[in-house]
Amino acid sequence: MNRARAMSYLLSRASPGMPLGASRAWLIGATRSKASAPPSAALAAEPFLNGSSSNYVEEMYTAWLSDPKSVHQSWDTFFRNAVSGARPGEAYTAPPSLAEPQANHVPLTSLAPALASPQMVSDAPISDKVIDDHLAVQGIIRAYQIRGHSIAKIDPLGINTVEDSQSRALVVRNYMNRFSESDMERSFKLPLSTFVGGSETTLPLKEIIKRLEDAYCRSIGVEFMFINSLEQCNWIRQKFETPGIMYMSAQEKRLLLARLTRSHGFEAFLARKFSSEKRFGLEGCEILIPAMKQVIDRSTSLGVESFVMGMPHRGRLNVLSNVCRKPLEHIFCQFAGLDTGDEGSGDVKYHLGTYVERLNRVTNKNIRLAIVANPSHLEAVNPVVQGKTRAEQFYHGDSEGNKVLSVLLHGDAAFSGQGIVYETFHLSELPQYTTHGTIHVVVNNQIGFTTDPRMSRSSPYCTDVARVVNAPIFHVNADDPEAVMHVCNVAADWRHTFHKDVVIDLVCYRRNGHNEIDEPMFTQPLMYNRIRKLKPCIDLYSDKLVSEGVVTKEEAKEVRDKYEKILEEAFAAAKMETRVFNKHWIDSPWSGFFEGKDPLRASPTGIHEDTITHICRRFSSAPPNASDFVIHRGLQRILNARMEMVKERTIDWAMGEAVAFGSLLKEGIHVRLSGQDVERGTFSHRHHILHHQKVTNDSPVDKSQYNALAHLYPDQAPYTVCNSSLSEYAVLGFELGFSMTNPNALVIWEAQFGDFHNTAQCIIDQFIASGQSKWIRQTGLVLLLPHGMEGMGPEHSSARLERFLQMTSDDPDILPAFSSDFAIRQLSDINWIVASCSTPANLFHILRRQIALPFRKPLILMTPKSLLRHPEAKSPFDDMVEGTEFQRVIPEAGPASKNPAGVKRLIFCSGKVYYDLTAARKEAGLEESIAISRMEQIAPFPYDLVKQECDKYPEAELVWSQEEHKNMGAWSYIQPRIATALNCEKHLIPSASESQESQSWYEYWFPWLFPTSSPSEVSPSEAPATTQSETPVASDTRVVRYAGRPVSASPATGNKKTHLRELKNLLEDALAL
Ligand SMILES: Cc1ncc(C[n+]2csc(CCOP(=O)(O)OP(=O)(O)O)c2C)c(N)n1
Repeated sequence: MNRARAMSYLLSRASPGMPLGASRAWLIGATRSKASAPPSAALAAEPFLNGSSSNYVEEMYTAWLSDPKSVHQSWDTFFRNAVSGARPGEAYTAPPSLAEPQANHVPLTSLAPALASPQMVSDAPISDKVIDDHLAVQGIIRAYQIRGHSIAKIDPLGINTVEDSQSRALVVRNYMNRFSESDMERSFKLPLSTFVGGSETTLPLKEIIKRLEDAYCRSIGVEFMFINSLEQCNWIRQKFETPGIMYMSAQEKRLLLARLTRSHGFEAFLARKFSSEKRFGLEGCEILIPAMKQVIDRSTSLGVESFVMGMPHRGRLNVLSNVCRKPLEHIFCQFAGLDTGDEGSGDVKYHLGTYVERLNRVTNKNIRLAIVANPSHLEAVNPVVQGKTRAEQFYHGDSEGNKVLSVLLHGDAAFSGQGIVYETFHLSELPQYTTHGTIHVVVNNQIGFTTDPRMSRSSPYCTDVARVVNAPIFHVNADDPEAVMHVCNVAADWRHTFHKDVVIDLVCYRRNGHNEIDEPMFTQPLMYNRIRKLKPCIDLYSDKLVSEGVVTKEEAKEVRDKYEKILEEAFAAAKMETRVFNKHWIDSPWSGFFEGKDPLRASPTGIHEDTITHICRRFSSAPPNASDFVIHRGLQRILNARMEMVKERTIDWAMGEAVAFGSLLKEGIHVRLSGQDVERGTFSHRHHILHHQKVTNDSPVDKSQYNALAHLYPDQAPYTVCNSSLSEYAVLGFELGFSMTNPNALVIWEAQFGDFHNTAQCIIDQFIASGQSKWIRQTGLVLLLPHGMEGMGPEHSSARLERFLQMTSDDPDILPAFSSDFAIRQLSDINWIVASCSTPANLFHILRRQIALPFRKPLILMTPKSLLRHPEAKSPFDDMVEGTEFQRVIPEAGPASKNPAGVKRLIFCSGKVYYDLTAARKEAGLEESIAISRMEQIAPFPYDLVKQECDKYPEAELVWSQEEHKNMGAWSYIQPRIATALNCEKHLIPSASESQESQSWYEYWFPWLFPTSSPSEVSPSEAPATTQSETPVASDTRVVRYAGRPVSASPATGNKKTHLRELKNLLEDALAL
């Protein structure tokens, strides 16, 4: 809806003094109502009320509404006339200039002789035509600012380039209609909304248009006029319109040529040496390397010290080499098919990350560069990079992002196609997730594998997604290196000035197929015919500089030859290597963390009772010294109940969690809990943020809050608890990234319900389950997944425990050797921990254990819903004090355990069903004959404790009981493992070469513990594998029986009655003797 229309209508309704909000609300109503649109006669009669000037008019009107004196007298007259009912056309008397005169501006009237008809004299009133012509010129300027990009020559292939004959009309539309050829020589006063004049205040129309076309329609297309901030729009206008703004010195041009030479030379060299190897070369977008370097140089000069980057396959090796200065030998070795010299299953070369610290030669400052390792899954790394960046900022106290910057690279098809891009953009301005602006660079080669853009997206540009966050978008022809450099400078300056995202769209082409062994002519004959005729960018640019006299041909060649020599030397050196090392590619090294630690010893998790009491008391209280803080009555009851528990020396679930957090905070461990509605807790059990209930009228935002856990001790670590955006994929990725930066932090993501984690499946599969194996990168990230069948229907019942268990890396057929360090050895060897606690104390211990371990492992924790308030799901302080620890299995402790020989059945279970089983057992009077043991840690499987329990009840039938359907839950995981525990004939024992088997992460991190074998000397592939003892170690022939729901396609019934019937059946099945 045209705002001018609404304005016009508004004029007939409002008057000064009317509250602004009221008039605005009314305006919105008016814009929506067709019936209330003004008669077209009114519009026609007020010529200045058209699209281009309507913003200005609206501003005038808004100012007039609040204070009629704040606007020029003529506006005052006009609005008064309009409001008092002047007929269309009659309210208008000569309006003022569209720009208020400023120091270097002259009043419009003084231009009258130059502007108006010859008979006009300076003191005569300005004619309508002069005003209308000026408004039209302003419309033209605005049109170029808004639509100039649509005819810019940004495509080196020229496929989408608009014909010159049509282009101007596309931009200016009918604003030019009123001007004849002779008008082109007339001078017009320039409005404040343009900078094309430089120091001049008037220009001939011809010159105005030329300058606008230079600014907006050459190699750069700027999209920014959708940004709501006038200040930001003006800033951008100034950066592109100011005459001569793109000037580059000869020295800068030479540096650019040198960088382009390296970028080109790198790909050409690889193509020659490894012609049949996939490398996802950068040919067609070699400018990416100088572009990234320019962003880094400029940002470094503005104070950035650390760059966290994420990127896809395209050009990755080139970036690693020429941006990060990864040793060329390391890169070449990746092509050589060598054995690995250290731990990990590794990854293909174009997924690897890296971390380097080096001197930025241009600014002479030391900088850190990290490229985050990523899977094939395009764009998945985006939130991980953001989380890592945020964490770096957080731990460096860089609250405005001045020191740490994230740079994300994208492909055009992926940028528009992958939803994670949108989800990540939506984190960009959230207080606990912002990285204060990301610089996005799109390698827009105008193709996605074999698919043309017209088949892969519905938006005009692949970058349109960025508009949602008001990020400016700079489209630039990648074959114009100097334009690219300008855009990079502006992007870096923008981010530095406004701390907001910005997008550089490098419009380029892909000279070869998707990878080097693909034939692009199969599917894009037209495009590739054009590409074949194009000279590489390096040739175009060096020809340009030679013709400008900036370099000679010989100099250009010398630069090429010099780099070629470097490549050849590195190639020769790489040939001498016999192994590749995964450790060379770590993106997040934790220097110092592992030092001096015993890799197989965890710190105790029990704590002093005074600490428990102090934390619980604080957690149960209103803010101290804030008597006016009003707490909701319902919440006060909860706090009172908590205080009662403290008196009884017991805790419930929320308190168990709080004591775990609080005690870690006390020890200097930062705790960060993030996810949807985590502050209160989905099930209203947590209440980590208390809200002052007295709402003041002047602030719709509730700013008085109290976070008890952040105020436990004066010198504690910070506690972050934050409600996230409604995203799982991006937020989980973000928290994973956050957890990668500092091992001394407990980072937790909680799903609203466990089943929602599957919208973040890629982060779980590609990063969390396999990250350490692929990239020898550890994380102690915790996933809290509410799980349990409570008659809530197919969704919200299951966190799909079975999937996590299926992805654990322990072998069900091999029994690890029982030793004193059995439990921690298992933890160290597995890819993640999967657990389901049934008591608050065990929750407390397992959370603390994440930090007590000398290494980091992801923890997948099934968490309860009804147990949050279950009267029996409480723990005494005694279970958390010093000397206590996490119980992997909670054995039967009731009457059955006192007379084990008489026990007829031993039921193993996990999670909430334990409470159902014990209640039913009690009711059936079977407490003497049925023992029930809880498996709290499911993976790694507690073989030793399970076996101990089985041995204790030699006459008992073994049953596994679960509430999940048979094809779900833990059954398929535990069945073979219980069998192995009981009947195993092969016992995995550490072999004589144990140190070589464990020449894993800890040999790398703890070299002082392994003095005799260094990773560079022995390859695991050559080392004798861990042996399996042939000695029978167990011969219990019992098998475990299943008692639970039958198989099902759906995780749970939607019918409450069926749910209860199923529960009854499973309990009967489990308990019937
Ligand atoms: C999530 C995901 N889906 C599909 C693919 C398979 N794939 C790999 S590259 C590619 C094309 C990507 O095109 P674009 O984003 O334009 O980058 P380009 O390869 O052209 O540089 C596709 C579909 C993938 N890697 N990730």
